[in-house]
Amino acid sequence: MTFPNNFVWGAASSAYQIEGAWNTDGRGESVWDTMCHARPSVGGPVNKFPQPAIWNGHTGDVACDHYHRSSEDVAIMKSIGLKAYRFSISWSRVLPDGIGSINTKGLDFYDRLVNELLAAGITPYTTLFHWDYPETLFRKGGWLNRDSVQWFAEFAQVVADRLGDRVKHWMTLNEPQVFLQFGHGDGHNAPRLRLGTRELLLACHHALMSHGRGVQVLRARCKGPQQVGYAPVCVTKYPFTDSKEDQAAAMQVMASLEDHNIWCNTWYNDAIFFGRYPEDGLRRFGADAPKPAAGDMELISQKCDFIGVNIYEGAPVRMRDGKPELVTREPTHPLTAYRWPVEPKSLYWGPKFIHERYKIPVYITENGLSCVDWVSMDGRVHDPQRIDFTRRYLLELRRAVTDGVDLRGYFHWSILDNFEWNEGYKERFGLVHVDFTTLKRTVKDSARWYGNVISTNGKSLDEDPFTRAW
Ligand code: GCO
Repeated sequence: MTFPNNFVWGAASSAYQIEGAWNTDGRGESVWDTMCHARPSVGGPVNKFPQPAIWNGHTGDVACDHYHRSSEDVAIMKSIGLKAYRFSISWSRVLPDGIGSINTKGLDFYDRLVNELLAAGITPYTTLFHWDYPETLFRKGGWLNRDSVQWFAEFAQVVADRLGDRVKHWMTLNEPQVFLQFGHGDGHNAPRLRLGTRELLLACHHALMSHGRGVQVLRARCKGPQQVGYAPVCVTKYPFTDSKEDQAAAMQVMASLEDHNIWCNTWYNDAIFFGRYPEDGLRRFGADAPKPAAGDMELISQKCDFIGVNIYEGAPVRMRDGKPELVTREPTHPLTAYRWPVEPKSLYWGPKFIHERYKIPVYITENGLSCVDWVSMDGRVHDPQRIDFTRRYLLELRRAVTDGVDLRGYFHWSILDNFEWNEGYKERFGLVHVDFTTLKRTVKDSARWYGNVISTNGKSLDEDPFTRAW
């Protein structure tokens, strides 16, 4: 058995990470602009956070300059053979203050992009929110303000009214675990808040309600049938051995809150797909848990058509005396350039867990790795590690399909090397190399290899990729 005939093969990106043009054509600022532009105060009092917050003081000001080079980028996607492209909308590009006056030029950009994709035979998969919250709305309280639900609905409506006749696949939020826990809990990501548990959970509650309102608005305003979902992280564990006990241990950990925070699966997915927060979380957070008003949970649990999960790694778990236990990896365990463990089994166990618990079609909306890539003397970018990594992960994904997991598509992260948040341009995740001085694009070997996977619908995964030049 192999991938279903209509399996969607794509690549992904997000607005702030690739577009640049941060103050062009009327774009407003987002919390990531603010964070990137923060500079150390020379001689001033010691900051709560050492600055600059981003590696080497990098910013997304120019990034890949995709805003001005989208035609070239779509042509590259077509040459690779992508069937689909996942991108996000910069909220403050289309609504500079987050609500109110619309920036037509910003909307025009996405309109053109969608047309170019469709003309190239590439299906657009659009994410409304990939972390770049409008600064103006943040100053009004951001996700802590219950009005944020209405703000998000307005954003969704503006985008749906312009693109909803052509875009048929939508995601409301990308990785709430990251922008909430890391952005509002740990202070690592923009807007760098360190809220207490009660406030963090309140911000999360409003984000989940915004997701629900987003689903309603997209359904009401888009033309024709549309598929709506969202794209959380799948916090993935896999069984250390094939024993039934270890399998149960992995599943159990994926279904629980491991720590006193919201880096987990169920706080979001149970709310969205079951209409209730998970019991273990409610017990753990006690009086800090949100007190949903009448109708809140119904709003959060609007019916979705699919779930997208972002999976890069997983951790081995075993059962010890009836209790799940994390297993320490060997010191020589393979790592990516980012020092993330290479864990192909995560692409089997993650989707399997999600599908068994929520019984909904699954897309892998992100998976990939950063490598230390450069342009060789022959003008090409040889990235065998990306090929090997992706092949291993896709073989596990195929095994999940064979075992009956309802998988609909796979999006490689990322189409281009881009602004990797706090790591700046240090981590290269692209199928296409970007020289951040000249902005020249060079298609990597892995992109051509992936194009072959796509054109054979995964059959070529059985071939040794290293017997030929890409
Ligand atoms: C994500 C992030 C991406 C990252 C990627 C690699 O959704 O995880 O959305 O923006 O760049 O995950 O870290």
